[in-house]
Amino acid sequence: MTLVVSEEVQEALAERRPVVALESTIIAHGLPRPRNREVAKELEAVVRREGGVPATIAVLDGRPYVGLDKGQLERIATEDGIRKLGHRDLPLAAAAGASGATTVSATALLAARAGVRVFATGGLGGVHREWTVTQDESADLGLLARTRITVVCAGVKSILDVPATLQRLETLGVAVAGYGTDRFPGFYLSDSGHPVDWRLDTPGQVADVMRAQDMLDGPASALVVAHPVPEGAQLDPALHARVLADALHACEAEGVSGQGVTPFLLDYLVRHTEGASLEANLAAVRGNVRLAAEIAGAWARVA
Ligand code: PSU
Ligand code: MN
Repeated sequence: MTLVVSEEVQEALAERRPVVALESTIIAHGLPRPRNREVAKELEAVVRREGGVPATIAVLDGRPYVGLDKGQLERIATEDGIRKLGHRDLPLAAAAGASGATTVSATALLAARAGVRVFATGGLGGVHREWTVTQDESADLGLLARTRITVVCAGVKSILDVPATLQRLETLGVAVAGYGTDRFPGFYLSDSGHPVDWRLDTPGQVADVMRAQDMLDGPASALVVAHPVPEGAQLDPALHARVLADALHACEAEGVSGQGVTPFLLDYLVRHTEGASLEANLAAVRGNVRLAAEIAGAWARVA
């Protein structure tokens, strides 16, 4: 399957200007319509404002695109039948001529293939709370263990089993650092309640780690830069705890499974917090995209 890298992204890469990969699952399946469409455009604008080039990634009619034009971004945000594609789905979508939004795993794979090193998202997938029964662990983790990319995220989604996910990242050999904090962020919350072993405070320090990864030439794993949502923009922790417990019950009661679980829980939280979870999610994503653009800038200077 051949990648279609937009001309703008190709030029930026050739001239060593900063490029930031953006995922599309959050647009197609993670945010309510019609807000998702505005957010897709806004996130690209944030990268540009920081002097970078955005590369939103998705599959359209079986072709993987790195960098979408306006019409393509519009399709991801509004078209019915846009699938959710993890990395294992990419060849299947290609052969079927299907269109789909890419998760962290598929986005990271395609970005790395295109030579884009920095990627921003909301929260990573991870180990679900019912793992002992369902064995539901996002393919994000395994792919990040095998892909040299820097992912800026607000930790892992708080709907997950956070300590189990941190343990899996350790076992898989994925580097994790808090950005400006010693605490692992909690997606909608600034602090998940768990510590991180390493802390980075500037984009230049992140770029130094990326360079050291390449020099060491160990397994081609990722660097997770865990960047908390500002405390003033987080979801009220008590509300979060209450609504999340209800959401997990509802998910089980309705028999939601597989790829449907994450979108179901995110949507439940939006509806039962009067949109407050959506605002916290967006504040986290915006902050991550801005930081990713700064890191891509620092990387462009040293790489
Ligand atoms: N972050 C968000 N919203 C999302 C996601 C991340 O703020 O919708 C998506 C990402 O694409 C991530 C996916 O890869 O959820 C994980 O889904 P699953 O648990 O099915 O692997
Ligand atoms: Mn899953």
